[in-house]
Amino acid sequence: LVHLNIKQIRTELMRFMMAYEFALEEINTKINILQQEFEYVHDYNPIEHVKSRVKSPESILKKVKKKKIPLNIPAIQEKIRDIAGIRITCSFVTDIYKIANMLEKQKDITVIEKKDYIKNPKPNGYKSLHLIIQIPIFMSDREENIYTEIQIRTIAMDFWASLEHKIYYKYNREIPQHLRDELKDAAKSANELDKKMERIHREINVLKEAEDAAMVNDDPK
Ligand code: 0O2
Repeated sequence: LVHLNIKQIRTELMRFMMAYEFALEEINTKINILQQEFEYVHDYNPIEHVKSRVKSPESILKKVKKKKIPLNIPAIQEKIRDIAGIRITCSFVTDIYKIANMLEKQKDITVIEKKDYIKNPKPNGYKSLHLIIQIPIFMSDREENIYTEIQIRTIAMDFWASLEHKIYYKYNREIPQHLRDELKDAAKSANELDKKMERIHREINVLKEAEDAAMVNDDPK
């Protein structure tokens, strides 16, 4: 009997983790389609790269403990909404909202929560657009709505967040004020770089459009 229970538990745990992998596969496919179609129609790719991960069992348990969540699968599925996580790195800030909008409009995606840390950055300078969504996945004997966290940011925001995470985010002690100030200052520089690159991009587009229009006007036919 004990053996059977352990087997059942293992099966349930495997299915629990698999559901998140499937949700990520679904979303990755959606992003791939958007990316290819957008590039074909607009001759421009707004996505630099996409990274996805399923939270490790250790990390899940750490969060269960920290948030005092009951140790059972339904409670964990409901309370921890970033077990499946996907990070989309875009070229420019405007692309972030375009991509978010294209995903939000899809019929099988339900947006549960949207945190705009670009319009309202965290006190430390962190910027990113977070969407908590639900996506249905269809298995042999059930359909499940799976929570996924989608983080969308620019290359500069990603550069800052990745290094800040590495340096301090998981540091458990108080971070000295002068280092916090420096990190915030670095976030400001990343933001300025984003603005500058987007302005250059816009100006080049205007030049390109003018050139294209001139070519059409010069066409002898
Ligand atoms: P990991 O290792 O990336 O998964 P939550 O704890 O998620 O229920 P919270 O903190 O309100 O609630 O969620 P929020 O603000 O949406 O942040 C979730 C994720 O965003 C974090 O996941 C980080 O990935 C990222 N993030 C948020 N704030 C910061 C920050 O100040 N710096 C950096 N570098 N990343 C940040 P995890 O689970 O904390 O970590």
